[in-house]
Amino acid sequence: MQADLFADEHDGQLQLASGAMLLRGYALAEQEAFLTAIDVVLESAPFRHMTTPGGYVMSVAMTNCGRYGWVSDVSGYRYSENDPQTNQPWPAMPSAFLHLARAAAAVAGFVEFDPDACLINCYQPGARLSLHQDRNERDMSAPIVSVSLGLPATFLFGGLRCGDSTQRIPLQHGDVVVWGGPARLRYHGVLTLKPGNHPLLGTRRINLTFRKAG
Ligand code: MD3
Ligand code: FE
Repeated sequence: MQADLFADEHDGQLQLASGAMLLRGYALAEQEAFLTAIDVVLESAPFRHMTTPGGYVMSVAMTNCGRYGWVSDVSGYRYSENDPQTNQPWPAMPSAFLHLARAAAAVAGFVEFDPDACLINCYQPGARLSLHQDRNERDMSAPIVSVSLGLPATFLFGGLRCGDSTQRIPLQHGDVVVWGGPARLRYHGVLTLKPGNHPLLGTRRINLTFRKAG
């Protein structure tokens, strides 16, 4: 129940599960810096719809910055130092990204988080991300930090097995979640984005995930 989900919230910090901490509105103070930095990344690495190994085109558009970028094509999922569309390195991780990801991880108890990959997801109404695990990263002791911007979405938080029951967690503009420790390999996804208009981002939701990939 929603009331239970937020019952233990203090100062906008909510322990969703062991290893998973929601920092409500944590990115709001840096939103302008984030939007500017996202535009800089998009100039050299625009959003694109990748293909899954199963041959489906993903409804979520993606790009990356940092040393490594997450890519998918018919041969599988992996991290790559180059953007396959240009064969050039991904754009550098903007310092505003790095600082916020490190600070958020520290609040959740993960000191010296050193992300080398940032996957940027763009959802238009109708886009969704089906239940999956993030397990292409080398070091599972590092958390993943996610930053949600724009339209609200419902996040699905499952267990360690695909068939485990799921919790629904509403994520809003500015919310940051740190996923680590026992939560690191839990299944998760995003329900179909509903139409709407956000004052800064319009008809989109953008989610950034900071990872230690290499
Ligand atoms: C829980 N992105 O890019 S972020 C992904 O909103 C991804 O775009 C979603 O799942 C999005 O892989 C969710 C929240 C998230 C990210 C990684 C996790 C939750 C996680 C890893 C383990 C457990
Ligand atoms: Fe994921």
